[in-house]
Amino acid sequence: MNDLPILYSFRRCPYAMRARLAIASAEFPVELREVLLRDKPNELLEASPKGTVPVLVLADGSVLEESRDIMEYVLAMSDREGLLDFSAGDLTAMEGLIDRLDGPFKAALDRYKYPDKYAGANRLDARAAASEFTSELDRRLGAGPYLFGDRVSFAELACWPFIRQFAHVDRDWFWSQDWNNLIAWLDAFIASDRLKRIFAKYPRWHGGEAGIVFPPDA
Ligand SMILES: N[C@@H](CCC(=O)N[C@@H](CS)C(=O)NCC(=O)O)C(=O)O
Repeated sequence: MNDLPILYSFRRCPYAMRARLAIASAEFPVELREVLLRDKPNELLEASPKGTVPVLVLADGSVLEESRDIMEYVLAMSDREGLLDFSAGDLTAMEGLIDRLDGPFKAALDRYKYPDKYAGANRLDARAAASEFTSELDRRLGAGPYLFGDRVSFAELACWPFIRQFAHVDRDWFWSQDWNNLIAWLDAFIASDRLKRIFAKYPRWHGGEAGIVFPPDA
């Protein structure tokens, strides 16, 4: 356990979820430390003063503090599913798609979910703005079961947790939209062993003890 890389994580955080999805896909064992965002351990803040999760601390002490960097790092070690095994054009398109997810879509999702936290935010305007992105995904999924054709890609792992979060703000509304492709794609993720494997409830890490080895059966 001592020499495993350390992942600071929070179960429901979509950024931490996408990192765990990539770690699980790569079968890259880490010591998972489940933290509370309102009471972050000093060890996390010492490793990464910006105080977001996920954070991966490698055995040589280097720190990855962006979810996409963590995904890319572990998949560079072992990309068993070929998540990045796509043409250069597709990889560029994936980057662009995830930039739009992390940028305008996430900003709209936050305003839809927590309108009171943002001055001037209107819940329904925010939902309409976020829907531009989900409509784009639905159109893209018209061409095949996955975002980049007939097999799962890096883009799936990056996007699924956020679309799931968007859907769960108002389930009745989301599941009554005319997004048949997107809904089938999300339903498959929600029912998957892939999600189950990264979504177990871990005890909070308090410091001073070992975290949990993740992925569970690595
Ligand atoms: N750009 C970062 C964003 C990570 C992020 O914002 N995570 C949230 C939780 S979902 C967080 O840690 N927020 C800090 C806090 O709530 O104190 C990444 O991709 O890893």
